[in-house]
Amino acid sequence: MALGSNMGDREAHLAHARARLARLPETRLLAASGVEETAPLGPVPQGPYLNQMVLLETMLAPAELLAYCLAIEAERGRVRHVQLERWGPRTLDLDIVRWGERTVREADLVIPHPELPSRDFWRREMAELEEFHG
Ligand code: A4P
Ligand code: MG
Repeated sequence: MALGSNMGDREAHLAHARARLARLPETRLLAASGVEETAPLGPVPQGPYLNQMVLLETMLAPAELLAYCLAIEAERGRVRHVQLERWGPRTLDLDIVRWGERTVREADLVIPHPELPSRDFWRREMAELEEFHG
């Protein structure tokens, strides 16, 4: 799972996400990549992000994990605006990037995440995790 933040206390938002993910039911946080600062991608002018990838082991279903993600984002004051603000600044963004070899194609959940091929920092962070957990 990818963690991202570019508003407010970015380190604190990521730390909150890690702590909450580690305590989800039927879930373990196995590893976390380093936190890195990245230039904002996309059409909206906004500040730099802190990004980090974490490796989870879970018995939750993908839709259940997504629901927890939305709840954790809301705890950090994340407010979802209209479509215009897609890719806009956010206190905390949690994206399910990959789920083993599994694919999901629901209206509200696509795994692997469609941006995975175009985000070098995600692939770099994932490689960091795979060094320890093939
Ligand atoms: N959704 C579908 N698939 C997934 C998935 N695999 N993981 C749906 C999580 N959510 C998924 O998300 C909208 C809906 O996407 C969710 O409710 C869920 O049902 P959102 O977070 O409200 O929308 P968004 O983030 O504005 O759009 P999107 O397409 O998720 O954008 P991204 O990919 O999250 O991009 N620049 C840098 N440097 N670093 C970043 O992390 N992130 C973004 C946001 C833009 N620029 C960035 C970064
Ligand atoms: Mg997102």
